[in-house]
Amino acid sequence: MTQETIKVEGMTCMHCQLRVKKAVEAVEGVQRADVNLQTKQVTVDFEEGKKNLEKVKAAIRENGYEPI
Ligand SMILES: [Cu+2]
Repeated sequence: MTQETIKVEGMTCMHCQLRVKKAVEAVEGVQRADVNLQTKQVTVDFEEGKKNLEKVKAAIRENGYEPI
């Protein structure tokens, strides 16, 4: 498993948090995503050999949030 952390701007409430989590977990190769509203960090666990940060960032952007 490979873990990456992305900072995401624009999340303000638990609705945003869940939306981002679902969007990221829908990306192929993502095993699990944890969203921390306080730190604005999204921790993503990728299946072995399937790390694709660009796809994750694109999914976040499509939902109206800004990965940094
Ligand atoms: Cu919200």
